Parts: sequence; structure tokens; C-alpha cells
Amino acid sequence: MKPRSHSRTIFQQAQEILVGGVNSPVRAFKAVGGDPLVVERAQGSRLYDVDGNEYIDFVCSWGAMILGHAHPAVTSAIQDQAARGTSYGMSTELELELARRIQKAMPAMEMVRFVSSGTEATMSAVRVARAFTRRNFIVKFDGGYHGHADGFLSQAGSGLATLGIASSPGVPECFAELTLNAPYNDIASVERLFDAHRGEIAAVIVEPVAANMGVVLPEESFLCNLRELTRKEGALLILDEVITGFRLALGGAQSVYGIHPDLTTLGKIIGGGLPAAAYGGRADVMSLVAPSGPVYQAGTLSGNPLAMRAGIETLKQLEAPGFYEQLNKKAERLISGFRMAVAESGLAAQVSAAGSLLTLFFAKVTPSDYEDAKRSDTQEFGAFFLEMLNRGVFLPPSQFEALFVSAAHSDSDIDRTIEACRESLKAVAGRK
Ligand code: KE4
Repeated sequence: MKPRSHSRTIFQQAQEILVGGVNSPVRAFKAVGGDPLVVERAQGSRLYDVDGNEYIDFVCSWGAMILGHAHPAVTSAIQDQAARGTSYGMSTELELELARRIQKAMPAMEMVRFVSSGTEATMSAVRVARAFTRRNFIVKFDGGYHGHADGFLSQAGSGLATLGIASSPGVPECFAELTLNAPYNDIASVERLFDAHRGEIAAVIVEPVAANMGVVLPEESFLCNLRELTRKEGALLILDEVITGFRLALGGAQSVYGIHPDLTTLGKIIGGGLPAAAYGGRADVMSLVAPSGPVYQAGTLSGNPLAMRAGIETLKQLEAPGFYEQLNKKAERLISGFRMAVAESGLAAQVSAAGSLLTLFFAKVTPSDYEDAKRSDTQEFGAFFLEMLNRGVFLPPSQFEALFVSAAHSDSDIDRTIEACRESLKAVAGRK
């Protein structure tokens, strides 16, 4: 590993003009320390920094690069489309084709609207849910992340004060109060919220497999209880599948867990690494969105032709028979290798996983909600992260994120990563 001196210089200069030197907070490595990576290029399972270091990449652009970086079919589609112009601000047949592929994979998406980020997708889904139900409150889960729209930057108030309190300056309390928070996997707390706000809750938004507190799995019947409860209460169920969509299966988590949501949000994978996201679902709900209905939502780059082409080529690869079986087999090898390395190290650590999504928690028990996840030893995670990075393995720089396995990760990548994990855990244990 060469010293990351050029990365450091660029990052220092970036801090003079880019806030925090980055364009998204997690990239600043604040949770793990050390100099953030400055990437020069990527190919397959590899990232290369500006100092010429090579890393096996398990961030995969936060899940978007399920095929790996610079997949030839995706790259040539983008090149071909770019030569035809990069944005028209008008409809194309491409967005129709991608929408049809999405709907075929997720039949609950009867109507679709493309936007440019997951934040736009979830923000818009909540807006149309409020319009459809004529109710103002929404329920989200502690540790759930749905992008940075004001209403989502709300956390559980203290004690019984179930009204949300703003988790970020700049979010007026009156906005935050319209978001009610419940612990993940705790259906009784959601029932209590509905009892306290009968007829006032427009929707429940949930990551069907939580991945923004680290990977936390839904307990048996949690999701179907949520589905039953929302239906009974006349509220909409929004599955935020920005991470799980086309990740856990072609049909997303909703196909794995057999849940038929009213609305679904997607992002990351459907843009093939370019900015594209979507929200959609019941036709009677989505028909309220302009220009069909009065709920306004718009976007200059929505349905961008390059992103549509990249998404189409990506989904074509995902539709190939056996894609997910092969991907999950790779992930299973990594997961069992990590578990063996943890057992050898004697450290209190757990691997929590769903398909090709996983988190190594430095915790005594596998978290089932955010309170559990927050008990993880983030110092130990930070030390482990840096040990892995210095061995050429790039993990998400936060205990509360997920590792992503891509189709480009080879058997030798997996073996090398397991060996690096074994050595890194030993180094961390050796410091105790
Ligand atoms: P974007 O606005 O970042 O495209 O999507 C927001 C979003 C919505 N829903 C879920 C479940 C998400 O995970 C996200 C964004 N995920 C983070 C990673 N945990 C993006 C990485 C970042 O913030 O830089």
C-alpha cells in the first residue's frame, strides 16, 4: 500500500471549496478516521485511488454497482447514448422500456415515476401518500434512512413524546413533528402510534431489510404485520427499496418476503451507476401525481436517457437466469469466512446478512433494532476498517452501513478478503 499522499493533498484542497471536502458526508471518513479515499477509476471489483493503490471494493457506490464497475455492456450503452445527446428534457422510449422492466419484476408498481435520487423518490412517495389519504403524519423507524428530505430528518422524541424531533438544524420542529418514530421490528409500538393518531397517519415507510443502521433483518412476521396494520388503519405502506430493490432478488425484498406494498421507492441499481431513482405503486394513488392529478412533482433530469440506458443494460444482466443464485453464493462464502474469522479472533462480533448485503457488527448480539446497533463498538469497527483498508479491502467507512457483494467479485477476491479479515481481526484483538 503506497502512502495516500496525493489523496491527502486533493482532500485538503477540496476542503477549501467543497463543504467538508466531499459531496456526501459519509465519504469524509469521519466515522473511521484517516484520510478519505480519492478515487481515480474503477473496474470490476476494484477501485484505484489517485496514489495508485488498488482495493477490492465492497461499497460498490453504496450498492448501485451490483455488476461491478465499468461493466462493458453498461459502459458501451452509455457511450452510444452520449453520442446521441445527454439530456433532452422530453420523453424517450428508453424510460418506457425501463419502467416496463421494473414493473415486470415488481408487479406492485402499477404506475412509475422516475426521479434522479432516492431522496426525491421517498419525498415524492410521502407527498402523494399524504394527498391520497388526506392525512399528515408518517411513521418511520429509528435508524431507518430514506434520504435527506426534511420530514425524514426526525428522530424519536424522548420517552412517550412520540412526536418526532428534528435530527438536523434547519428542519423546523413543526415538520419533524409530523414524523412519528418507532423502533424497527417493534409492531406493538406502531400499533400504539396508530392508537394515538387514529385516522391521522398517511403512511408507514420502512426499509424492508434495514441497511442504514448496518444490516438489520425484519423479524418473522414484522413486515406482514405492518402490511395488515396499515391496511386496517387506511394508511399506505411504502417499502423503501432504494437499497434492497434488485439487490435481494429481481423482485426486491417485496418478492422475498411476499409483501404487496402500496408504494415502492427505488434507486441505485436501476440507474446502473448514473443518477436515476423511481417511486411508484398503486395506480389509484399514483394517478394523483401531476400531470394526471394535482400532486406536483417534477425534475429536469428525470428519466435521463443515459441513466435509462445504463439501467436497462443493468437489469438485462440481472434478468439472466441464475444471476442471484451466483451472487448469493459468493456472498455466502464471504459471510461464512467472516464468521469463522470472528470465531478465531475471540472478538465479540456478529455478521448480519441478507443475500449480498452484510454488516460485521462489533457487538455481543446481532442487532434487531437501532438501539442494539448503537451498542456496537464503533472504535473497534474503525480500527478494523483501517486494517482492512491497508490490506487493500475497502469496506463502507461506517459501522452503520452495509457491505455489498457484486457479480464482479471473484472467488480469489472473496478468499483474499476473508484472509484480510482474519488478519485484521487478529490485529484488533491484539490491541485489547
Ligand atoms: P439518495 O438520495 O442518496 O440517492 O438515496 C437516499 C436513500 C433512500 N433510501 C435508502 C434506503 C437509502 O439507503 C438511501 C441512501 N443510501 C445512502 C447509503 N446508506 C447513500 C450514501 C450517501 O449518503 O452518500
